[in-house]
Amino acid sequence: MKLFSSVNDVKDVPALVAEALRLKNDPFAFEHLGKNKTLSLVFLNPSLRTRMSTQKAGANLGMNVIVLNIDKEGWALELRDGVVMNGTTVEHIREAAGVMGEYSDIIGVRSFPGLTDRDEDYSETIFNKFVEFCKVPVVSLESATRHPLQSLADLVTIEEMKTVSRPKVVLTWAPHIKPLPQAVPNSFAEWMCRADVDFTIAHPAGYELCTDFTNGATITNNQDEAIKDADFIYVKNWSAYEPYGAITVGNEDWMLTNEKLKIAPNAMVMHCLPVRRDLELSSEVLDGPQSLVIHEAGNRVWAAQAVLKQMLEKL
Ligand code: AN0
Ligand code: CP
Repeated sequence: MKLFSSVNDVKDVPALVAEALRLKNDPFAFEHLGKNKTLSLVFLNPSLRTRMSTQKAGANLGMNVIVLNIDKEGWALELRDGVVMNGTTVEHIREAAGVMGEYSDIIGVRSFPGLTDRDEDYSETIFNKFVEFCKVPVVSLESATRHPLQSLADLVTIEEMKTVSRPKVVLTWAPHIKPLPQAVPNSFAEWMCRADVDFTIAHPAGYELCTDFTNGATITNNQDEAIKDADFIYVKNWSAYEPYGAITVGNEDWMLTNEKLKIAPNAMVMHCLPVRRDLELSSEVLDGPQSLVIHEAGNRVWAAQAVLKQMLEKL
């Protein structure tokens, strides 16, 4: 694997999930694979899980790992082409990514969307520039439109915890006070549409996701109907795709509570985190027996390690 930016970069999804679960059982089995290899993790935005789990995954494979919080610690980056750099930016992404490639065997990049220009975000301008100019294999640490390491960890968690062969998985929109990217729900949807699950998306009218990611899903505006008898309920807020980045008030009753979970008594509740308690998801659910959120975050290590292993094997 030379690029991990979406489910479409993966030839055999079940094999990658199985690889992650094998690594979970035996984390250091391939600690020689990454000897003398450098993994650079470049963050243009904040992170807790992605940063720590991917750093640990690289270390488990014997890699040297460099973390650069370029938004805070690097030179101010110019991302546009064809501009005279007489403003506040100090270094162009062409040189910055090119130089990082000189120091790295694999690079991970986190580049959130601006949520103002949909065409620019959905063409993945920043992420693709890194891929073009660094010239080494690249892993997405969440780009403008996708978060594939999260989705792989989510699928690993579902495979690990399911009690029926084809579980019912429901992605449900949740309230928030800020406009958040569509990357996590887009990505979760495209991975679930490739997996052997019965997949439903529930959201209030106006929060339709881009159909490129939801082909094969059942989509409804009725949350109760969607979550009835679910095996997994995946909670996430996102802003509108159309009008792009918009949020509306008045959907506070979409927050998942124990009362709502009565219609899905066997459901396990997932969230990628970070989560705003009692706004997005009730604390009674987060602290209750049906919550999988910490376990799910733990699986981020094995997802990242499976991807890095496949990349190292192709270097
Ligand atoms: C980000 C998002 O929704 O894409 C990162 C989630 C992993 N969340 C926030 O900005 C709160
Ligand atoms: N779920 C996730 O990617 O978390 P971070 O933003 O903390 O990395």
